[in-house]
Amino acid sequence: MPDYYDLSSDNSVRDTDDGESSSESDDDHESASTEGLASDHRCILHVDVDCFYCQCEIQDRQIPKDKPFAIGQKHIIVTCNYVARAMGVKKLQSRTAAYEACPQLLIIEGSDLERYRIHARKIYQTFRAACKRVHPDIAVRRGSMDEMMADLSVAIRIDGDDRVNHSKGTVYIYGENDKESITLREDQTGACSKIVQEFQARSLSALERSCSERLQRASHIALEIRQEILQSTGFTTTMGVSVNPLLAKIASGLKKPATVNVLFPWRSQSLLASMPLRMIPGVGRTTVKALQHCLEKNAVSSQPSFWTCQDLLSVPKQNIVSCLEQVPVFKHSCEVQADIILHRCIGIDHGQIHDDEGGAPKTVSVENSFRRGTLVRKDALCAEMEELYRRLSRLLQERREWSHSSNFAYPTTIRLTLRTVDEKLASEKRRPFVTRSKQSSFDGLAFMQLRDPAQQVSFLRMAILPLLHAFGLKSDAIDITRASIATTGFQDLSARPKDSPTSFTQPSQSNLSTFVEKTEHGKSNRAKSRSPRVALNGASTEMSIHEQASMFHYNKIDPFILSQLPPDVISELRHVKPKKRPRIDDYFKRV
Ligand code: DCP
Ligand code: MG
Ligand code: MG
Repeated sequence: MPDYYDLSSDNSVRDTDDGESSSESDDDHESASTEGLASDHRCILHVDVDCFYCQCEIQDRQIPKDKPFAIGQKHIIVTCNYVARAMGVKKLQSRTAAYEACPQLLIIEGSDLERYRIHARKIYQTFRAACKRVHPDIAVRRGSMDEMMADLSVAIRIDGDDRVNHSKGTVYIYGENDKESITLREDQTGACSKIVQEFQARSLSALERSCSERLQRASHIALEIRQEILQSTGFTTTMGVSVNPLLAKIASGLKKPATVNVLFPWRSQSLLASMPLRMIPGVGRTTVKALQHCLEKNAVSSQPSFWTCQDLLSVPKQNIVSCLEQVPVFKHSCEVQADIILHRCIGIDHGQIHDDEGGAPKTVSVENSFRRGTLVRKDALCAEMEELYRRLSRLLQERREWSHSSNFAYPTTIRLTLRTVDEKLASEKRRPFVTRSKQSSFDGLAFMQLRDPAQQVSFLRMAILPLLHAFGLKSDAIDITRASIATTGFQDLSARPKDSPTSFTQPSQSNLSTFVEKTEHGKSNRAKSRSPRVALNGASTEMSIHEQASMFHYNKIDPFILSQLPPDVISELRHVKPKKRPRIDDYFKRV
C-alpha cells in the first residue's frame, strides 16, 4: 500500500498534548477520545481513482463498460473492473484464480505503464486546478499513481457558505444508518475484515457538532471536484473526507466506486480496531514480520489469518519498540515509530499535507525483474539494460511535461540498483537476495537537450556503464533478479549561464569518483570507485555536448563491457568516424 506522506520526514508524532509518551504505562495505550479526534479542525480530502488501469483501457481501447475485464502483469492481475469484482474477481489475484472466478474474464496486458501515467498526470492536474479554484491556498499533493490529497480546511466557511444547497450528488456518511456493514480489504495480502456495526443514537457534543458541520461542507466541495474530474477527464473517482490523512484514506475505501464518503472521527474506532494492520500506512511486510513475535505472544485468537490494529494495541509498547529495533530503517527511531504506528491504530494522525507544487515526480525510475537463475551473465545483463535505457529516456521526456518552463527541471543524479542472489545466504533464507545501489552525478541538462532518442539512449548507457563496472560483477557467475535505474535530484538548471547549454560541464572529480553503495536496508557506505579517473583531455570546446559527454564516458568504460558492445556502438562512443572505404582512385594514387 502506498504511503501518502514520507514517513521518514513525518512530523506527525508530536508529543501528545498530555505528554503521554513519558507517562504512559507500558501496557495501557492511549485510547483516542472521540472528543480528542474531533478537536482536529482539519478537513482532509483523499481521492482514489476507481479501477484506474481499467478506466484507462476503457478510454483508450473502447472496451464495453459491462464486460468483465482485468489488467494482467506477469502471472497476476493487478486490477479488474467492478463488473468483474461483482463476479468474485479480486485485485492482485493469480490469473488462474481470476479465471476460476470468472471464466469469461478478458485479461488485457498492462505492463507498459506509459499511457496510464499520462492519464494519471491529467487527472492530477485537473484535481489540482479544481482545488486551487476553490481556494488558492489549499495544499494539494499527489500520492501513488491514482491517489491524491488536499487539505480543504482553508476553504471551509461555516457562516454564509451556501455550497451545501447547490452541490449535486449524494454523500455517504458512515454511521448514519443504525446498522452498517463494511468490508475492508488489504490488497497485497488479501486480508479482509467484514465489519458489522450497530450505532446507538446519541446527541453530539458541541465539538463534534462543529466537526460534523465542517466535514459535511468539505464533502460538498469534494462532490464538485469529483464532478469536475469526471467532466474534464472522463474518470470516476472515490473520495474520502475526514479530519486527518489516515482517516480520509480509510474513508475513501469505505464505499466504492464513484462516491464521496465522510468518516466522522468518533465513528472510526470500531472500524480501526478490526482493520488489517497492514492497512496502516508505514506498516509493511517487514514491519509486520518484525512485530510477529510480540503479536503472537499477546494474540487473543490462536492462529489469526491476519493481524488487526486491535491485536497490536494489546501489545505493550516496550515490546513493540524492541521488535522495531530489528527493522534497520527504524533502528534509531523505534520509539518514535512505535508511537506513530500506535497512534495510527487509534486514528490519530498529525501528518500534514504539504503542497507538492505541481506534483512532478521526485524520482523517475525504471526496473525489470528476472526469475532466479535466468540472468547469469554480464553480457546478458548489458543487453537487458538497453530496454531500461529506452524506457527511462521516454519517461524523462514525459516528466518534462510536468514542469512549466519557469521551473524546468533536470535530473542531477543517476542510480543503478541491482538485486542479486547471494548463495551464502541461500541456506538460511528463503529469499537470499542482496540489493545494492551505485550512483553518480548526471548532467540532466545535456541529456534533456538531446532530441534524438538513439542519442538519449547512448547518453544513458554511458552514464550507467561506469556504475555497472563499479559493482565488480563477474562476467559469467552472476545471478541478477532485479535491475533498476533511477534519476533524481531534479533541479532548475535552465538558469545556467547563457553559454552553458552548448558546453558539457565536466562533473567534479569527487562526484565522479564517489559512488554511494546502499545495502538492502538503506545503509550508505561511501566507497571509492574502482573505475579509472580520466579527464576530458584536449576535448575541444567546439565539440557538441553529446560528443564531449561520450568522449568523457568512453574512457571510463570497463574494457570487458566495451568488448561486449557492437562495433557501431563502440564507434559511436568513441566518435571515431568509420574509416572511409578505399576507392579505386586511392589505389592509383598510391601507385
Ligand atoms: N497497481 C499495481 N500493482 C499493485 C497495486 C496497484 O499495478 N500492487 C495498479 C493497478 C491499479 C492502480 O495501480 O489500477 C491503482 O491501484 P488501486 O489500489 O487504487 O486499485 P484500482 O484503482 O485499480 O481499484 P480501486 O477502485 O479499488 O481503487
Ligand atoms: Mg484506485
Ligand atoms: Mg489507489
